[in-house]
Amino acid sequence: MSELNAIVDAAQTAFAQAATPADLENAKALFLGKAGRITELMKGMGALSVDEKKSRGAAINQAKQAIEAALNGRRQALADAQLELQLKAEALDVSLPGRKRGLGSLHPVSLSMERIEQIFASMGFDVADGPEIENDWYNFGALNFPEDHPARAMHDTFYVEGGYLLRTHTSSVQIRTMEQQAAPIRIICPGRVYRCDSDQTHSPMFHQVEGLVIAKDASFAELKGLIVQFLQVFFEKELKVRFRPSYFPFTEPSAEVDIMDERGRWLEVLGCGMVHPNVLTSCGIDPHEYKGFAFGLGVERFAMLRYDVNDLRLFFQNDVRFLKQFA
Ligand code: 2NM
Repeated sequence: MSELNAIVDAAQTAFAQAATPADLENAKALFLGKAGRITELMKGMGALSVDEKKSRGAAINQAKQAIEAALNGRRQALADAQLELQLKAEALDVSLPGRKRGLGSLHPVSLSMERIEQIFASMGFDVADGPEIENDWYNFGALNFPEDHPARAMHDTFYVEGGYLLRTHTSSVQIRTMEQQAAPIRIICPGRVYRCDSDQTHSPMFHQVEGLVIAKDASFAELKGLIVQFLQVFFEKELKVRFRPSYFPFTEPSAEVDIMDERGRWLEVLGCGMVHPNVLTSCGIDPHEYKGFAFGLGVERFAMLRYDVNDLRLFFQNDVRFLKQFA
């Protein structure tokens, strides 16, 4: 009996020490396998009497069952541990934050355009828009451009099929508005314009905002005050502003407007003037009854000054590293 107890003890110890299912199967073979301790004891019963066989057999069977119970217990414990490991390894933390999808941001030219629109809106201007593909009349003829004006030449204007062209300024929208709406008029026209010109400081497509006021008492004094006010609000400081006589076919008198930068240099930022009587007449407005003033600016130039961008081409390359800075 004590021999059987010792075998059961040994089996329990061996099973407890088995760290893996393979170890456990090896340990099992030592006790229950073909050459195992229990199997050997069974074989050794041949010489015993019938009575001895009965009691000895029962005792061996009991030991065998104890070993099998220990084996099954250990198998279950190893399987449980294995499952526990696997669950831990495969665990998903559903409380972790998801992968972020970056928010986009507005282009600096869009930001500047919106800022310009908002300032003029606060000064009582409505926004007007019109086609980017125009005919010669709306882009040039009605604006008092002579038939042979150099701006009409192939190298400045993109001509398209059917005698149409890509508008070279948004003044065409102002002509359409003057035709369609009764005076007084107070509008700005933001939008894309096209010129056949491309280098460090020129892009074949850029953005303009042009403004137009038609009123009985519109004056150059009012134009000056409006422009100075706009520039100081846009740049958020008390700028030095200079109006320099200039020439445009569609305004008389005409001026270009400069602002002084930090280093005391004059920078040209826009053009303006009193709408030429020929332009008013072309649009069915009596120049003796109504006066008009107008101005035009390039949005990219304003964006470069506002955001301290030194290369126009950055606006058109769409490099996210550049664009991200305006988020
Ligand atoms: C400028 C400069 C000066 C202008 C004139 C007109 C219109 F349609 F009323 F004749 N629109 N815009 C104008 C005047 C534009 O841009 C540099």
